[in-house]
Amino acid sequence: MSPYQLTRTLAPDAAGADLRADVLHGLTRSPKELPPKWFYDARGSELFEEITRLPEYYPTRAEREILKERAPEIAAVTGARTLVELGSGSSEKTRFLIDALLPGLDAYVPVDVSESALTGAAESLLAERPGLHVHALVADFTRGLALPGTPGPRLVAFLGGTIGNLLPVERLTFLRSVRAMLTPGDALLLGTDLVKDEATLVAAYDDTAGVTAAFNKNVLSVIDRELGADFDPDAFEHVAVWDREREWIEMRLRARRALTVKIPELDLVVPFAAGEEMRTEVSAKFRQAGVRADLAEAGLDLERWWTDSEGRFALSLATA
Ligand code: AVJ
Repeated sequence: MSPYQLTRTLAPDAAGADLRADVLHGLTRSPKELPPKWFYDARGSELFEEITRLPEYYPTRAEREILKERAPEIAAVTGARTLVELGSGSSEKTRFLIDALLPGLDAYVPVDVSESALTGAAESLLAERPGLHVHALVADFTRGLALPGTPGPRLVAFLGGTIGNLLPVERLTFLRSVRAMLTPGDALLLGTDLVKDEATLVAAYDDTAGVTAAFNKNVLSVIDRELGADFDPDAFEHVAVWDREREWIEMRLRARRALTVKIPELDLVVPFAAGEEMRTEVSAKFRQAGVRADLAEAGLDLERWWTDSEGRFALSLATA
């Protein structure tokens, strides 16, 4: 069997149809909103990589620290022969896990909507690890997944704190769909950013270099390019606020003045009032009790909980 296979479960134009539906829905409701998944075109993915290197953005470094330290224990506890990674992106931090699992690991199954990210990550991984099978899936993991028939036990990893981008109802649906992928002996490894002081959280989403602001406004450029819209990113201001009741960060774009935006592909003209705010991302922060409860609601048991030395971020291991 070839060491690299790629399966597309997304129609080549699915992204286009989804984007149109999300933009139409999000910009015709009040308050306006756009889902965060549209940040990640090539430029947006680059900006996110840049965010992970900012002094204010601690989650990536904190999670890397945990993975580096705990990979051998994760390998010993799970004995996984297949590692599935949802939203794998560049697979950079996953290497610790892959290398710890390697003696018994048969297949790595990275799942992402970006085919270029998948192919790039697979190439560098395979070059260094003969015998490993990489079966990449181009798929939207929020819509249920058909996994390849690689050997168990399986470890499904969802890292980076990306689960925080899902609203509570979506989060439960997502965890239930992960639960449905698991058979006895399989496990979920989940990365969650933790609740901490407001200043640290807000700084992580509103850095002084303005990279997060550029990342946030990039969604407007995506809509301009894909749907022929005439958003002027400079007409909007980046906003990051901590919602202390719901314990999440919200990123918004605030119109600096009254304006209208034309979106020809949707036959739509969208008015913005001066100062109007449009939500572009929710990034929920967690506590152990909440993670345990969310997992339990989806039929999963929290077995292990590891944090970085400063208690900023957690990795949970859960079983069905
Ligand atoms: C990639 C979803 C984990 O929510 O922290 C970074 C995205 N947004 N800065 C996060 C993000 C603003 C990030 N995740």
